[in-house]
Amino acid sequence: MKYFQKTFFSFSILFLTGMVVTSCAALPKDPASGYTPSLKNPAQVFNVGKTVFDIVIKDANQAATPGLALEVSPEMTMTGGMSHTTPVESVVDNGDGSYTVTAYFIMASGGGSWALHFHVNGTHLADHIAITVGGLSADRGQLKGTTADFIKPDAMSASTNRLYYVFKSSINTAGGAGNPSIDLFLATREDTMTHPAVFQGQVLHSDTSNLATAWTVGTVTLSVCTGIWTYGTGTNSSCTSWANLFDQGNGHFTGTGLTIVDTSKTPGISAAQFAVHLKIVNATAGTNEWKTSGGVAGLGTGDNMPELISINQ
Ligand SMILES: [Cu+2]
Repeated sequence: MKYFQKTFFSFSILFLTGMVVTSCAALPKDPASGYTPSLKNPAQVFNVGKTVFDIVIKDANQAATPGLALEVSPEMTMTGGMSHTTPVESVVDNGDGSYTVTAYFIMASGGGSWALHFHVNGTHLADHIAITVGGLSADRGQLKGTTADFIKPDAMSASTNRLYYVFKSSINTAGGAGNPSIDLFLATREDTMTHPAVFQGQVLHSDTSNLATAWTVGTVTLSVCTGIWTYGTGTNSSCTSWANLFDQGNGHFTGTGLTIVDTSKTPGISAAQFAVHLKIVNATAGTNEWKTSGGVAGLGTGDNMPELISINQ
């Protein structure tokens, strides 16, 4: 939470003062800071979805240094030149000069290139670490707001549908009481550089008229298909019953003892999937809408495409 807020503030201040921040490379660098970041595990694998990795920060004397205020920003430069970040949940100081980062990648390398950027005690380090992100888009869910839920992605772009990303934090499809059988992480795009967690009470910003307006998230209904799944074509896929997950207040939504249905086209043959749907109350506007795959309103029941999305298990 702390890092979401810091990231949001730093970029929104630049945004509001009229600077066009399309890439971290445009920010001032400080070659004199003396800090050098590196991956603790040189063979670290990054994939679409949740990726946990350790960063080591060494000072000018090559000593691994704990106690720093470290911000880590994975940034993708798209082939077309547009840049964006991805949700980062936390950076934990391990006390030995290493820091554990929990990030959720929205996109694989291929349409562009990813690099990790670092701020130490507020200073943007000159060193970036190029990384390759593997996996598939179907390894996370993506749903969109309708015209009532627009954002302005960057200073140059027109307003467009807000994106919501649903990531697996952990999943145990066998169900059973006790431990959470599913833990999802929900985040959204405020602009291309800002991806906060979504939960009841979170404040987001709309842009329906080029005028950013704060709104407060009310009840978030994020559910997993536990009923009969019918795989159809086009908008005919459907689920008969759902388990609403518990909003933990930090982007995590959990459920226990659920029997999570395999929503793949051919269960047992194609990669197993699970379906989610998402309805969010805008407590400021007093509206309540199902988010959809295309940003166009569906039937309003949440039971059919496009008001649901399947995610690889
Ligand atoms: Cu991208």
